[in-house]
Amino acid sequence: MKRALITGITGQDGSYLADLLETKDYEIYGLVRRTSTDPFIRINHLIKNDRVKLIYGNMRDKATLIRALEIAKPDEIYNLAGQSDVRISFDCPDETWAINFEGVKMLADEAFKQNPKVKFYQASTSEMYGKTQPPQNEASPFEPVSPYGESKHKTHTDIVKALREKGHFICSGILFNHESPRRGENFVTRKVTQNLVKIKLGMIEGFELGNLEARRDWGFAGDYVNAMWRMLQQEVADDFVIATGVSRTIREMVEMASEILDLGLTWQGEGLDEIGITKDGKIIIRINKYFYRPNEVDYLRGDASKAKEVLGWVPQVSFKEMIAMMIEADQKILTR
Ligand code: NAP
Ligand code: F7E
Repeated sequence: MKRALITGITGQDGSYLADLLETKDYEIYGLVRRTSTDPFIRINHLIKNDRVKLIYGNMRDKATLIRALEIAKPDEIYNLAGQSDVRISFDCPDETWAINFEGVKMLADEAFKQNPKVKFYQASTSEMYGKTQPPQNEASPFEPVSPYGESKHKTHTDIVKALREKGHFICSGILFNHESPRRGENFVTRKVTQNLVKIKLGMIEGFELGNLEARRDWGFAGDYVNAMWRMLQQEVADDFVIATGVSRTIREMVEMASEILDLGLTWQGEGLDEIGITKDGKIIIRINKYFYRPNEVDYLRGDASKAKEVLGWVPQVSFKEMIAMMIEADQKILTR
């Protein structure tokens, strides 16, 4: 039985990955914080069935990482812990750096010290591309524009690349945006599905958004964790872009969700004065400057040909199916 240590197991990706490894009969260890932002709801089903062993620790606390590695004795490490909110990284750059760079360095150095043969997955991101024009692939230059993107980029170059040069098995999964019913409520897709469902149920009148014109390449988190696992089953460590190859604006995403809910959404006005109106004439969306980024990544569209060729990975769930899935889950939660 293989042993896996997942940091960030309480997050969206960590919980889906734990579900996947459960079906593959792994012994699963998860690093958790005492002050988790999600009190184990996403992995409750695994805890109840005793399918995951939790180890308390923190990416900012070296002693806890050493202890977690000693307990788990992993064959595979999936480092998914992160300060993952781009907007918050502008407000809290030091914390972002401490978790996303310094924490990874402590974990990776200690992991290879304890077991030079361990396989290590690092959660890299399309935010590293920043202003680089699409399609972005493994050969594209990185031009990050946020503290989040910078922290992940530095980790990619100074930790992943450097340790691999020393002969260790460590991969960067350069994942483009991926969403699901388990997505944090602060990210735009979940914010939209949750608020539109609330509007449909008459719980709120409207909500606010920021930049509607940025383009993202959105996939389904359940598909993306499968790619992480495939990366660690290779003989040779490498980096892979994981994306759908299709890019949409935030506006198009909102329109798709509104259509599924039959809200009859139309837009009026421009810029900060733009509003979204339902077929009944109710204003449900307003624009607020607060939700704009100090610096935006305008256009992401990934080219995952290498993952398809080497890993045999292709996304299974379409964008529309994913948004419908998120809406259905939010309807269940909000009518419970
Ligand atoms: P998420 O839902 O925000 O989960 C983040 C996880 O990191 C949570 O389990 C959180 O634990 C944990 N964490 C945060 N700070 C920690 C600390 N100091 N010590 C230990 N654990 C800590 O993020 P996600 O969407 O699953 O993403 C997983 C990883 O992939 C992240 O590193 C993210 O940056 C990266 N990524 C995500 C995407 C995407 O589109 N989702 C794309 C590319 C890369 P708590 O429950 O204690 O808060
Ligand atoms: O924003 C725009 C916003 O916060 C997407 C993380 O998982 O993916 C994620 O980062 C876009 C941006 O995700 C609102 O300006 C408009 O252009 O959902 P998001 P993100 O910043 O792309 C990458 C790949 C990661 O690695 C990250 O960890 O939506 N936007 N209005 C808004 N965004 C938010 N959050 N809220 C709004 O009201």
